[in-house]
Amino acid sequence: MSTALFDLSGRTALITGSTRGIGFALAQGLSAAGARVIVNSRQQAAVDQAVAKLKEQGFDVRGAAFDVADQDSVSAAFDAFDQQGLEIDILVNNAGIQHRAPMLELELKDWQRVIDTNLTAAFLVGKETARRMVARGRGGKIINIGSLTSEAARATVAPYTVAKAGIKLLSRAMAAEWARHDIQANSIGPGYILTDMNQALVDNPQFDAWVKSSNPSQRWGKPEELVGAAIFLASAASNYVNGQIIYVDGGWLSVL
Ligand code: GCO
Repeated sequence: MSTALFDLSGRTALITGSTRGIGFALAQGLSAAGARVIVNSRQQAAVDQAVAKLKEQGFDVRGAAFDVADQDSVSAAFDAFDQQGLEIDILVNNAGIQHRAPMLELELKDWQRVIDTNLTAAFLVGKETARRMVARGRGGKIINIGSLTSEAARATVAPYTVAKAGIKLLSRAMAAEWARHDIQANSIGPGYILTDMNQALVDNPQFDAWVKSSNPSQRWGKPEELVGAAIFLASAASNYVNGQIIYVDGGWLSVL
C-alpha cells in the first residue's frame, strides 16, 4: 500500500471550531499528514493560542477567527482567504455547540442557536468553499462532523439531534450537486468522545456508566481516534467515496 494515497502535502485545510476538542485533534492530525491547516473559532485569543501550539509542533498553520453561523462574518473570512491566496482544498465543518434541556422547557432561541451553529453554518461555509473549488476546477474534500445522533435520538438534546441528522443528509445533498466537480462530501459520526463539551457527561457517574455499558468497546473515545477517518476522507484514498457517513463510535451503533 502506498502512503502517498493518504498524503495531504500541498493541500490547505480549513477546520471550523478547531481550537480544542475534536477540531484541534483533527488540526493536529491533518497537519501531521502534510496539510497546511487554518484553525478557526469565534475568539481571536483562542485561535492565537491554538495556532501557537501547532506551530510549536512544527506545523504550517494559520488562524482565522470568524463566526461560522453569521453570513457576513463567513463571507468576510473568505474574502480575506482570497486576498491571502489561501485556496481551501479540504473543509472540515466541525464547529458545534450543545444545549441540553427537555423539549418541554426548550426556548426557541436555544433551538435556533444550535441549529444555526451545528447545521446552517456547515451550509454557509460549505457554499463559500465549494464555490471556489468549482471555479478552480481541481475538486476538493468536504467533511461534515455528525454524531451518533445523526442516526438516533437521545432525550434532552433535540436541536443537536436534528442538526446532526441534517448534517448526514447535507453531505448527501452536497455530493448530489458537487460530485460532478470532483468534490467529495462525506460525514464522520463520532461516538461519545472525551472533550470539554462532554465534560459534564463524563463527570456524571450514571452517564459515564451508561456510555461504558452501551458501547461494546466499553469506553469513551479519544479525539485523536477520529484522525484516521478524517485523513481517509481528506485524501486521494477516498476519491470515489461520496455522501457517506463513517461512524467512529467503538461499535456503538452496531449492537443492541
Ligand atoms: C450529548 C453529547 C454529544 C455526544 C454525541 C455522540 O450531549 O449527547 O454532548 O456531543 O457526545 O452526540 O455522538
